[in-house]
Amino acid sequence: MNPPLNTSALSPASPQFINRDTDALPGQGPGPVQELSEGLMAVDASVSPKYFYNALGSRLFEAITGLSEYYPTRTEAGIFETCHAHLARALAERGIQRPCLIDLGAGNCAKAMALIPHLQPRQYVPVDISVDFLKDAAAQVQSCFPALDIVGLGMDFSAGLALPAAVQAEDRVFFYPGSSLGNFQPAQALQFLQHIADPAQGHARGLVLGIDLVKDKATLEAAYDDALGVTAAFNKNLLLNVNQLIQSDFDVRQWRHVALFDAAQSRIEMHLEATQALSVQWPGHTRRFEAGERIHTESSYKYTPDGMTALLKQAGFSQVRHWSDPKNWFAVFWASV
Ligand code: AVJ
Repeated sequence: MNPPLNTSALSPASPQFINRDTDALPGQGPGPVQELSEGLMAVDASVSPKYFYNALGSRLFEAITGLSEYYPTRTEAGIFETCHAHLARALAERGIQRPCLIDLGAGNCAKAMALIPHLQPRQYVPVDISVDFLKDAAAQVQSCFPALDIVGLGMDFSAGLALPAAVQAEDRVFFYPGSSLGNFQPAQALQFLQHIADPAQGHARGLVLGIDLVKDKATLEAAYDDALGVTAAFNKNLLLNVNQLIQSDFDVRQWRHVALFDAAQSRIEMHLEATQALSVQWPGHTRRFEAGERIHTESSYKYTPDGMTALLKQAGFSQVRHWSDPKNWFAVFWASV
């Protein structure tokens, strides 16, 4: 059994913070202006869901997690409460002591805060595209765990997992909760999981993954179109973030929030629909939208436990197990390389 975390002795003052957003990394892909322009000018217009998460978007998402209709966050938390000890034992069985816990899409770090006392990481690495929001959250974690070595990473990890040297190479355990993997198309999800397992990239020993499971259409659509309209605000705020990033002139009052479940594709789709014919302009571009025309803003794929187990094995994880809630609405996976 690990000695208790010495929270007083070596108390690093504050988290180290590395902002990778500014670094033009090889193979990182086009910058936001080019990426957004290409998506908006496409026949079927689309914007990546990563553009939800400016400071306001991160707060709106936090509000979504408290809604009665949005069950994933609380259901996952309930599963962790029952499986924390099993998870710690599973890591010990693989000889992983005091891991380097790499938290993808950490947001407010609340989920990791619940996990840290059980896994007792030597190093905690919260990663998020919403840099300022992450800085505040990482400082919060530091105040709760003064002796914990924390390296915050501001980066878009969907484009690759090249981690800086400050991140410990041994005993890396990736933490990807909340069903954020669901934003990837299944083929991209497989590739991303392969990156995590790949010794030359993520160099993971294991992965703790939260996945939302397939269920009835009514429950799913309500979770993405709540009565209060918080998800609608979260979706429309993306247009304000786009205005900020590319100097476009979207008027959010001219757009309607749409959320629908496509059972054949096993995914929730979110769109913004033009309520009238309109034009949007930004430097070098004008895009006309007909009334009823949509911009796709997010897919959220839903899996079965068997389907995700197969995907993890295909990605290179040798051992996979999971825990679900009594209603089989959500599952937490432990996958080790
Ligand atoms: C953060 C991607 C897991 O898809 O459920 C919440 C984002 N979108 N409500 C999800 C989201 C609409 C959420 N993820």
